[in-house]
Amino acid sequence: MREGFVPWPKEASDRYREAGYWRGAPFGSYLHEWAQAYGDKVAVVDGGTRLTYGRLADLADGLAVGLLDAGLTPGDAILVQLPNGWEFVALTLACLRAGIAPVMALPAHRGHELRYLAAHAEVKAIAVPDRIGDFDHQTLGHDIAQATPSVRLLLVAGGEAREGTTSLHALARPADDPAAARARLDRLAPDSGDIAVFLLSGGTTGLPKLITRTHDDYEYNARRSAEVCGFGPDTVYLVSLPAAHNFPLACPGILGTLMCGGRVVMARTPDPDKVFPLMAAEGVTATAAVPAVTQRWIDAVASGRHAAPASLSLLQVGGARLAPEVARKVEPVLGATLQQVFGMAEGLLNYTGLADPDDIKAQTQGRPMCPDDEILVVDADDEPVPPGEMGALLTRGPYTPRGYYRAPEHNARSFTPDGWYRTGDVVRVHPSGNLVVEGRDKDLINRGGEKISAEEVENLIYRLPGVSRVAAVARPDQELGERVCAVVVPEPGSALTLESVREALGAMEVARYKLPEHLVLVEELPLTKVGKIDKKALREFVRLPDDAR
Ligand code: OOB
Repeated sequence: MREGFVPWPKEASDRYREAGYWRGAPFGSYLHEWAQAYGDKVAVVDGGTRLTYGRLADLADGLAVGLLDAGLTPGDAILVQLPNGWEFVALTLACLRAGIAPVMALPAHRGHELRYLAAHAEVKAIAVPDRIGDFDHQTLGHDIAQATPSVRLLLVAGGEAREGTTSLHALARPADDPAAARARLDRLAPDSGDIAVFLLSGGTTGLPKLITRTHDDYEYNARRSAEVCGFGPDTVYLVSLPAAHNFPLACPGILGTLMCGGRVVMARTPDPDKVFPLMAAEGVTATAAVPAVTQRWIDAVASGRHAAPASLSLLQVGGARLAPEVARKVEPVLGATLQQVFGMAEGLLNYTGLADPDDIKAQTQGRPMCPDDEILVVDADDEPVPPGEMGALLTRGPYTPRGYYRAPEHNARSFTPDGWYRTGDVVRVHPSGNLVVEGRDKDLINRGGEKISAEEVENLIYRLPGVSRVAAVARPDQELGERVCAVVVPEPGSALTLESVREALGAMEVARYKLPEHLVLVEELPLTKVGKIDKKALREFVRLPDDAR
C-alpha cells in the first residue's frame, strides 16, 4: 500500500467486508464479467464512436498492457486530464485493470494545478488531450512532464503526438494476444484495498487535497448508487458534467451504468443545443446535472426552444444548493423524475428516493445511501444538537475514507480522532429522515458546483504587488449560485483592477474558473473578536449593490 494512504481501522473494514459492502475484488476484475454478460451491447457512445462491452474490455486490456510495457507498474499513479470522450472511459478502465491510480484532474485545470497534482502523487505518466478549443494541452502536458521528475510517459489523446509523446489512440487497441494480456493483468491484479482512483477535494486549503478511493470502496459507491437510482440494462446515461467528477463518474455515473449493462453517452458540454438533440438521438434515460445546468435546461424547454427530452426519466441534481422553486419545475417542465443528490468526493452520498413525495424531493437533499453510513450533526463543541436542529455534519462509513492522501496536518483538522470526516456542511435532519443542507462552515466558494478554495485564491493574490490584505468570498449569483469576489486592501498608490488581478492569475496558469469575477477595494477588512478576518460580515458586505457599500 502506498505510503500516505490512511486505512480504515481493522474493526471497521472487517465489518464492511462482513456486510458485503466490500467484495474483496479489484474494480477492474469486473470488466470481463460485464463483457461476458453484455458482450455485443453498446457500452459507450462518443460522437460516431460506439464501443460494445466486448470491444471496451479488449481496448482497456490492450491499453493496460501498453501502460505496463511503457514502464509503469501496478501501484503507480497517472495524472489524467481528459475531456468527456471514449478515451476517458477506456483509460479509466485500463487503470483499474492494471492497478494504476488515475489522478482525476479537470480539463479546466492549468499549470498551477497540474504541476502540484503531478508532484504530490509522484505520477509516472500524464494523459492530456491535444487541444480543447484554442488551448494547447499537449504543450501544457510537456511542461508538466518536464517539471515532474517522476514522469516517464506523456500520453496525448488525438492530434499528432510530438516528440517525447505517445499517442493514446495508438495504445488504446486490443492487445495482439488478448488472452495473454488478460491473463497477465489477472496475475498482476491489485489488492481490493489498494487505491483505485485519486479524486480531488473541493478543498478549503491552499492546495487541493487528494482523496484516495479504494477498489473496495469505490466499487460499492457505484454499485449501491446504481441500485438506489434504479439503473439497469435499459439505462442510457448521459455524461455532460466533467467526467472526472465523482458525481458523473460513480454516482452511479459511468461506472454504475457499465456495471448494469447500460449505455454511457459522452457529451463535451451540457449546452442544451448540444445535449437535447443527443438525448433524443440516443434515447437517454438518466443524467446528472448541477443546479445551474438544470436551470438552463428548464429555460430551454420553457422558452419553447427545445422539446422536453421524451426519453429522460431521471434527472439527478447535486453539487450545490438547488432552490426549491427550481426543483418544483423539473418534473412538470422536463418530464423527468427529480432526484436530489448531496454528495462529496470524500465519500458520503445522499439521495432522495425516486418515489419520495414531491415536497421531499423539492425540499431535502436526500438520505445516506448505505445503512452503515454514520451521521452526526454537532455544535461548535462537537456535541450532537437536538434532533431537527442545525449543526455541522460529521460522517463515517464504508466509502468515506479516513484521511486525505499525504496530509497529516490537514487530516488532524478534517477528521476527528475517532475517524469522523468533518464535511464542512451545515445541515439539519428533516422529519422524514432526509438531510437538508442549510449552509456550510468551510471556507470555499461553490461556483455552479465547482468548488474553489478561498485560501488558494487569497494566496495567489497575495503574490501580486500592491496588495496589502486580501480575502476571497462568495458573492451570490443568479446564474451560478456563487462567484468569487476578491476583497482587497490595496497598498497606497497601487492601481489594482479586476482585469489586472485576473490577468496576473492567468499568467500564473491558474484555472480560469477560480479567477475572481468581482473585486472590491476597501480600506480595512472586518475582524472577528479573536482577530480573524470576519468572512461572514464580508459576505454580507459584498452582496450589497456597488453604490451601497
Ligand atoms: C459533489 O462533490 P464535491 O466533492 O465537488 O463537493 C462536495 C460539496 C459538499 O460538501 C457540499 O458542500 C456541496 O458540495 N454539495 C451540495 C450538494 N451536493 C454537494 N450542497 C447543497 N446541495 C447539494 N445537493 O458536489 C458531489 C459528489 C457526488 C455526488 C454529487 C455531488
